[in-house]
Amino acid sequence: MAQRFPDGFFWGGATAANQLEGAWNIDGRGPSVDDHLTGGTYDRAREITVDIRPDMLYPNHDGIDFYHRYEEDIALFAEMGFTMFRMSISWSRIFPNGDDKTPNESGLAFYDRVFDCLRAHNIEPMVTLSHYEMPYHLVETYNGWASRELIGFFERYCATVFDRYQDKVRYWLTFNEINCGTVPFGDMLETGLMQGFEGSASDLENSLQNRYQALHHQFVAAGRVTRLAHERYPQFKIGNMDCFILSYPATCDPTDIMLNQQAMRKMNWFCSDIQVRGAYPSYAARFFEENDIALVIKDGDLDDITDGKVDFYTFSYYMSNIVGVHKLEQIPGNLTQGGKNPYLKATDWGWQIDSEGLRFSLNEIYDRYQIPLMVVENGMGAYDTVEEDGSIHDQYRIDYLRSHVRAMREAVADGVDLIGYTWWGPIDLVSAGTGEMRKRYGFIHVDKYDDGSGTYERRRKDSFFAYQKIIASNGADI
Ligand code: BGP
Repeated sequence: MAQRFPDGFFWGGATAANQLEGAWNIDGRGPSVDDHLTGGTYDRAREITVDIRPDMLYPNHDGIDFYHRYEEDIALFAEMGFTMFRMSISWSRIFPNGDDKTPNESGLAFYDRVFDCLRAHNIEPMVTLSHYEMPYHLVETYNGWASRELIGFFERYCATVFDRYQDKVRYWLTFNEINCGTVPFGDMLETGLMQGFEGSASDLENSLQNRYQALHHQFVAAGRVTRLAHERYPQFKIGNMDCFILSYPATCDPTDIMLNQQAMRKMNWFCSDIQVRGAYPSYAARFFEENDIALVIKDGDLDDITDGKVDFYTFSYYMSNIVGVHKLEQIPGNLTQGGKNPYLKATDWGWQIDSEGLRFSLNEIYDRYQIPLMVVENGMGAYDTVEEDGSIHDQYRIDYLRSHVRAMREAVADGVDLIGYTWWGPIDLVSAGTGEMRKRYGFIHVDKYDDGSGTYERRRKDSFFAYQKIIASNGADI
């Protein structure tokens, strides 16, 4: 069996505007939801998102200053051999309030420069239209995605950037990790926040009813812009983006098997069933009924969803979990409500490392959908040490990278149509879940610390060269 990836396989890295750009109020950009956060976490007992690091000074405001250093960073990506760079557009750079009638030219011009620089290095951009942020004004005035009016604002924003960048960008993703709207997480900026109606100016309750209604509006919006893209720009490929957290039944007790099937549907299948197949899945009606969810669905909504089927399926993959009815040992920091798997090790943040699970997930996803797949986030958040001579020996990250690339290679040999891999945070950036800089993912170190100090100098870690070798051999030499 061929131990390599298909020709033209995309190798690269993934980022999000609010976690790296900085320049939060420069050149006409309006504030976004994330500019109002320090480190946030979901308090399960109280069911609210709280600041855990009130001492932190809005880390997104400066990010890693990609806004002014993108040329240097993109040159480093090119040196690693990237053929794809996933990034997001900050909506409030284009429409500072979200409901403005005309776009902000300086914001549009910034992304022109970034895309031109990527193209000059033969790196294909892939753009997430909404990555965990929206203009803050939309939350204050409309309660974010809980309001139907957001659909129109999002359409205007997407139509603007599609038109502007039609010759520069071909790969687009609608909403980052849209399925995080279905589950309250442990250490993540909770979903209400991502949808824009909780932990912010909004006073709307973060109930299941409101969350699923907000999601419905996002599905309709994603469907409409996908249809628009297909009608006007045949060169575009539009994808969904899900946070895939594989779960295993904790025991072979049939009750655990059933429970896990439901957990898998809720966490991993619900949103992509809608965005890939173009309709609410058969199991949705019972779930809605049992949870007192009554969606307001207007004429045309379901057609928008059907017409907006995606061209390819993308997901983030960091860890797996176990679920079951018997008492489970917990791991501190574990992102979901699952338990400790005795066969796996976890990162310092309690994320259980499971490369075999990636091969399994790829096979499951491809069996279900039969469209091209891309792993658009995978990575390891860790504490790094800079040695006296400036080197950074991150063997743990190299091990994580290699094992996951091997797993993908096995999945390709299994017959999965996998077309790309973008490592999360190829350069250190601000953590989405905790707002920290000390949780580092990069192959490139950034001299920036949680107390705000640092020179922003970039340095190659050992993993930089490991990834470079993998890419140079198209995954043959791991
Ligand atoms: C994903 C998000 C990213 C990213 C990553 C790592 O869920 O799409 O934005 O940050 O997780 O998470 P964290 O930054 O919390 O370690």
